[in-house]
Amino acid sequence: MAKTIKKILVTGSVGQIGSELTLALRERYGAENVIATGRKTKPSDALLRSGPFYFINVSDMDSVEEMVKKHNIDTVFHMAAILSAVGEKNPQLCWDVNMNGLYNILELGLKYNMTRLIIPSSIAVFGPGIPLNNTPQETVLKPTTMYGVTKVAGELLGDYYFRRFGLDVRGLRYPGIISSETLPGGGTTDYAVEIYYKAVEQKRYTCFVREDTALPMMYMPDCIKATMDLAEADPSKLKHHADYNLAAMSFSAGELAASIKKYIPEFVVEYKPDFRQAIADSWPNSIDDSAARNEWGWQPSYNLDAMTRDMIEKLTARHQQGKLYG
Ligand code: AKB
Repeated sequence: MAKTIKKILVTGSVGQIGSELTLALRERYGAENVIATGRKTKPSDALLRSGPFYFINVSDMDSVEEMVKKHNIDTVFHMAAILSAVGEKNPQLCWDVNMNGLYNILELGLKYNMTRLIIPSSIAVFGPGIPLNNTPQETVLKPTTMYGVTKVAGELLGDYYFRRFGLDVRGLRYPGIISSETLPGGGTTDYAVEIYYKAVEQKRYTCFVREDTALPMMYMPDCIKATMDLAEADPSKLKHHADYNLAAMSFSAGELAASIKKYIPEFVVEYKPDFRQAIADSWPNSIDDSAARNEWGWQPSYNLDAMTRDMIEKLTARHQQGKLYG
C-alpha cells in the first residue's frame, strides 16, 4: 500500500511555479498542511494570507531540517532552483542551490522516512546530439549550461535514491512555463511570459531570441496539474522516476507573437537575440512525452490560442486596475 501525502514542505514557494503550486496544494491538502518556504524574496499577500510561510536556505541542511522536524513533513515539493540564464551568469551559485539543495532534501527524505519527494527537472537536460523534434525520453544528455548539468545530475541522484534506498522520488522535465501571476526569475524561456505583459502594457516587445526559435512550452494550469498528478500517481504504474518528459505545445517566438496579434492587432515585436539564444538553440523544438501519458495518464488542456486568450484577459483586467505587476 502506497503511503499517503499528509504534511507538505514547498521550497521555492515565492517563485513562478511555487507560488501557484502552493495555493493549489493548500486547496487539495488543507492550508495548515502545506508549509511554504522561500529564500529572500518577499512573498505575495495572497501567499502569506493562505497559510504558513518561513524563510529558509535550501543549501543549509540545518535550516531545512528544522522545518522538517518542526512540522512533521512527509512530502517535499522541491521547487527552489537557479534557472538557466542566471545560472550562466553565476554558475557557482547555480551549483550550490541546485545540487546542495537537492542533496539536503534527498538526505532528509531518507532520514525522516518521507512518503514522497517531487524534484522538478527541465528541458535544460538536453543539449547537442539530440533529435530536435519530438525529442525522446531516452536520448543523449549533454547540456551546455550549468543549470542543465545540475538537472541531469539531479535526475540521476533522484533515480539513485529510489533504486538504492527505495525513496519515492519523482520528477518532470518542465518545458518553458507561461503564467499570469508570478513573473519567472532568470530563465531562457522568460520571453514567452514577458511578451504578454509588454503586449498588454506597451503594444511593443523586444524579444531576446530569434523569430524562428521554437521551444516546448506549457500554460501554468497544465503545469500545476501535471505536478500534482505525478505526485499522486500509483507507484506501481511508474517505470520512470525523476525524469519524465512533459509537453503541451511547441511554437516559435514568431508564432507566439502572431497568436497575440489576433487579440491585439497593433502589437509589434522586434527581435534582438542575446546570450540566451545559444541556450535556446541547444534545447529541443518539441518533446515526446508518451512515457508520462502512458504511465500516469498525462494529458494537457491548453494550446497556444487558448493560453493567449486567457493570458490577455487576465493581464488586461489587472492593467486596467493599475495592477499589472501585482
Ligand atoms: C529556463 O528557461 O531556464 C526554465 C526551464 C526551461 O527550465 N524556464
